[in-house]
Amino acid sequence: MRFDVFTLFPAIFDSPLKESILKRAIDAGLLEVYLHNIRDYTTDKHHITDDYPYGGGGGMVMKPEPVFAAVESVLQSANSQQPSALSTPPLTVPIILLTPQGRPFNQAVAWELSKFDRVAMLCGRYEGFDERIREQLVTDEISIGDYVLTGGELAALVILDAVIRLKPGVLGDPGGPLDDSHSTGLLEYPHYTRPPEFRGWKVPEVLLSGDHAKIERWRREQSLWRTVIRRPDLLQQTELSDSDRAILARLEDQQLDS
Ligand code: JFB
Repeated sequence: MRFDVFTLFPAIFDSPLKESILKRAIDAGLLEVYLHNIRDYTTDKHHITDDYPYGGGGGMVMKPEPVFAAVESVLQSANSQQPSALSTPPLTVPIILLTPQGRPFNQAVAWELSKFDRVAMLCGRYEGFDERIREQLVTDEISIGDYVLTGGELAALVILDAVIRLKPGVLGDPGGPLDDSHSTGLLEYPHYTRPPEFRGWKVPEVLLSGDHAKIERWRREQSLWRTVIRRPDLLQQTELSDSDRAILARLEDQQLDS
């Protein structure tokens, strides 16, 4: 999978891409990241990328010219129209603007993006973008959450990281990402490893029992309980079996007892 990232600060991406799973994915040829410095596409003497907002008020705005020049020079024909009166061609390269006003990023959006072979991400700075960038250049706007960052770069890294780990071969274990909390709709059950007792704190007996059916039941119960207590909002959107409902009914009884 190829990512084209447009940014005024390409060096922000250097160390995250040089460590651990992202590094391994690049070395294995499963991930390509091309960084494009928007400032390289300015044509004025001072290489200016921002300007004052029309209408006044505080803050600066990303100028449209260098952003359009950068994206168009890199994507050239990647999204060009095929001549057809009957249908629009499939979008081969989404051009994603990172912005606090975008649609919320989540695991479903990560799966959606992982189906593309190539994605472009546009990272801004200052207080935002000339509106014509949104209207005429980008195909999608995404926010990683309801807080304000200083620019789009960390958001782009979050998305890149979440998407690439869904691609076959990037994680060692092929079933891996399907079991993740936000793919099952439930939080994960507690994990333990050796030693069986650490500073007097014991691993739950059931996990040492070797009874795999019983372990499965315990894990499902823990996942359900943990989700009810920490993230009841997630449960509303999750398919529950009859046995799941029975487990939850028991939890409600226990809460009434205490
Ligand atoms: C992304 C950005 C700014 C507007 C912008 C470019 N979840 C998120 N929070 N903040 C951003 C984001 C995402 N995705 C984000 C791009 C830019 C923030 N800023 C700073 C400050 C105030 N208002 C510039």
